[in-house]
Amino acid sequence: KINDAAVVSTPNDGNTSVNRKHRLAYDVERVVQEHLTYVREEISDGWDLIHQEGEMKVYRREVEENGIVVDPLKIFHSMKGVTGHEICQYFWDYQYRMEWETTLDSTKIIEVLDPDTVIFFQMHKRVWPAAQRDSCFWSHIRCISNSEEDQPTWLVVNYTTPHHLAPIKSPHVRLVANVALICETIINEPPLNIQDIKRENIECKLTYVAFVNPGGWVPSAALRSVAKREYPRFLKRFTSYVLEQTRDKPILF
Ligand code: 16C
Repeated sequence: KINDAAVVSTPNDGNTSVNRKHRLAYDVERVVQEHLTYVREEISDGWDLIHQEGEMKVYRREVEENGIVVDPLKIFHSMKGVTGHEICQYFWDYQYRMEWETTLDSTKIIEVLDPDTVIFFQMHKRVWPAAQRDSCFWSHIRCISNSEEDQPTWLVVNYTTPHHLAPIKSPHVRLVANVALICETIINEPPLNIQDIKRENIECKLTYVAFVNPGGWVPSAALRSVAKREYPRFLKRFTSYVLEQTRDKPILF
């Protein structure tokens, strides 16, 4: 059942009501665990390396369901100077989204489920000749401690959900997404004192995975060619944005 008391327009409008154990908590847990299991899988037969640039490697598996392209996509990247917490925070936080997302017309939070889980409604840019896509998904950020010595793993999962404040309205087509960004922080040549860690000592290894169903027929070749160009473009732009935003700020571990 939808809890209307938890409906807000923005997270900080003073009108926010938060459910600690919300109706989607089990769904969130299930999908997070699936991603944590899946992220350890090696790249195997069937995955094609479609783009490589510096440390970034983009893999794709060609899959169609009922004639609709639903290719799973996986990107591995490694960058110096930022932590996994910083990368995930900028990816999850609504206030930065329109500064790095170039394929959106709009984004808004339609519900806050708990301090780490919100529901977004987004309008994507139209790609001619396809119909314009929108999306509605819960977005969850989490920190997972592996051991006392290691830095924690951070992750964000974006997963499609229906919502009464986001009905599907023709001519828009609702896309279905299951996206995860999983980040590990490594401290190179760690100084004796944690306070002496500098940005040059830190490195973030990230994995981005996307399962997107466009929600209706789109010409396969056009979709694959736009995806091949746009996913690397997104990750390059997003990671440069985070580097630029964090450069002169204290490190967020
Ligand atoms: O993960 C990303 N962004 C998150 C926050 O917004 C969130 C987004 C999830 C939805 C991802 C689906 C993207 C498909 C959008 C279709 C419209 C694309 C407009 C392209 C404009 C040139 O998790 C980062 C997402 C990075 C998306 C890259 C764009 C991939 C293009 C896919 C093919 C488009 C089909 C058009 C066929 C003619």
